[in-house]
Amino acid sequence: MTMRLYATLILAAFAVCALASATYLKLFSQTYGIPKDSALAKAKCAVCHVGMTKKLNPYGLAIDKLVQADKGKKLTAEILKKLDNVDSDGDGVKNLAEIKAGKMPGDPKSK
Ligand SMILES: [Ca+2]
Repeated sequence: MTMRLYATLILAAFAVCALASATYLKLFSQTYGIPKDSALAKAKCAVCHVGMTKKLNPYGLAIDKLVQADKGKKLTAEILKKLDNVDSDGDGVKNLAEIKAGKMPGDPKSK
């Protein structure tokens, strides 16, 4: 792979993430009032993605499934709240409890 192609791919990954953060991350923060300086606030794209990639973590996948099933195919606060009582990453803590504690609902290592 040439360096140029590699750079393009990296930029594309960031672009996808930046696009999601502009709308989805804002909605997420507004819906839950994320504690400032928490791991969750600092995670930004990684709340739903695996690092800064396009790949979704278990919480992101659960959201995506609901968005795809929704008529508008757009993320809403109602969709987010449908997952409040779900433990998406299977770490034994429900998503809402993790979010309120500033932990990551899509990362079993954070609870
Ligand atoms: Ca977690």
